[in-house]
Amino acid sequence: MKRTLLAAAASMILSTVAANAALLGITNGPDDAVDPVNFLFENDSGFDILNLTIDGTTAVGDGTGPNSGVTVFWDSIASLAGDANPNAPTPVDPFGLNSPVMTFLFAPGAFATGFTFDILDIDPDFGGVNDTGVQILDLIGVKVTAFFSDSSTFVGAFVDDPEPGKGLKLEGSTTGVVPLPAALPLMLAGLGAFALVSRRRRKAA
Ligand SMILES: [Ca+2]
Ligand SMILES: [Ca+2]
Ligand SMILES: [Ca+2]
Repeated sequence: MKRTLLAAAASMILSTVAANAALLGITNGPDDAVDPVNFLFENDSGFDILNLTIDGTTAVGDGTGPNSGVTVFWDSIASLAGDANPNAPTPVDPFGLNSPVMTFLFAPGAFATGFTFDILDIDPDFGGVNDTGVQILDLIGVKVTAFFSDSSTFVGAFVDDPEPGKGLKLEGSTTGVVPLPAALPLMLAGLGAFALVSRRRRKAA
């Protein structure tokens, strides 16, 4: 009996940890193309994406250009497209803002499983200086964070896609569900109480 409960509790804990949310992302190529840039994302998880952030402060480039490692500011997006777009993701203010961090908010269901979201012809600028040319490889290291409807979080960064003609691809991982830290001590406390009760019962018998 006790062993069965322990196994059940363990599997509950494991299923809480094993979040299965993921995000695919690429940029256009070739590597030496100068902006504008297209970001193409696909929700490869079983949950809705509610929030997507693209952080230009983490750009490290490929180490060769004079501006490698300089913060990239995002300026003037031509359009948003993909499945998620008709349901109006709400850009926090990327259009012409010239800010290094863009955040897009999606209504539940808008960026669902298998849906795509494209940011087309965005103009990256180095250090907030308007109309500086940024090459695709300069965007290596740009960090992407996505929050899913199951409270899991994807954190990744763009790396070079070595395939000829292809730009960058997003690599990262999804970390567990937020409720875990709160739920775990409760489960352990519950198990402890159960063990105590069984021990007392055994003593009493
Ligand atoms: Ca530019
Ligand atoms: Ca510009
Ligand atoms: Ca490449």
